Amino acid sequence: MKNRIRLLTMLLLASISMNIHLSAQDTLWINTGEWHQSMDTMSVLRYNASAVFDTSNVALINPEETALLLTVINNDSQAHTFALDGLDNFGVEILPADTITFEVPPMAAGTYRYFSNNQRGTYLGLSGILKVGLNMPNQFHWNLSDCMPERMDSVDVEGELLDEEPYVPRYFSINSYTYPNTTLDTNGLVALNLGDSCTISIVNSGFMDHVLHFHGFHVKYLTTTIQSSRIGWIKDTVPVLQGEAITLLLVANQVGIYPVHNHNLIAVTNSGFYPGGMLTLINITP
Ligand SMILES: [Cu+2]
Repeated sequence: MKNRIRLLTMLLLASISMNIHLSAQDTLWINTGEWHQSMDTMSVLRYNASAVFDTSNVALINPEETALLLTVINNDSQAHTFALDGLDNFGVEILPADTITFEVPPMAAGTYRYFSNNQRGTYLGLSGILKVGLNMPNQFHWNLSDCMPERMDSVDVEGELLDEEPYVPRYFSINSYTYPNTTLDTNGLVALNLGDSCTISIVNSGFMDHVLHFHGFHVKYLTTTIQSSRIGWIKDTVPVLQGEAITLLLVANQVGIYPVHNHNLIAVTNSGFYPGGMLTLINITP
């Protein structure tokens, strides 16, 4: 009942604010599904753009300084929260089979992380990218994650993390793809014509920091939610802290195919086998 009142309050505030700000709306479905990697099949959760399960969390796009009415539909058997960078957790649980609409206030241009911050959501993969006001014709995104199937099973089957073993992740993914399948992902594989530019929105949804190394290009930090002293830096190596969201600018100033990979070589393996994991390509054509 309290949630209903809160929802009505949020909707009322939203309708008032719509007279002041531009407003957009979008819908997220929390879906359950399976994620297959090498010899492992993992039960996972994803934020998708429809009631049909997709292995990648969908990237939301919203204009700059525009309120967003975001409806979240929970198709999971457990309650979830909804959190977003720069905002406190709204404190509202979305019960199983329930639907709640949140008002996301106008935000500055950049890349942000949205996520469920309870244990089930965190371990089973409810974490996505929100892009705000990136007015570029070419945009790519990399949602980084690492996982240990035993921990996911523990959370899924036992209802909480009971596995006391040290954290030894077995898979390292970009948009839920591991190399070589990262090269099939049109959101992640950077494909440009010579002379074009693009933004790359990166979120670290995993349980450890990740460092990306670019071959062929130096990229410019446009925004970040954590290491703000780096904004404006132009580098070929980009550390992405756990939970951080970064916007990079890449200028395609030379032709060719170049790798981008995690500098920690453990993270470019699948189940211990190299090459795999967080490795994708930049393909610049004449
Ligand atoms: Cu390298």
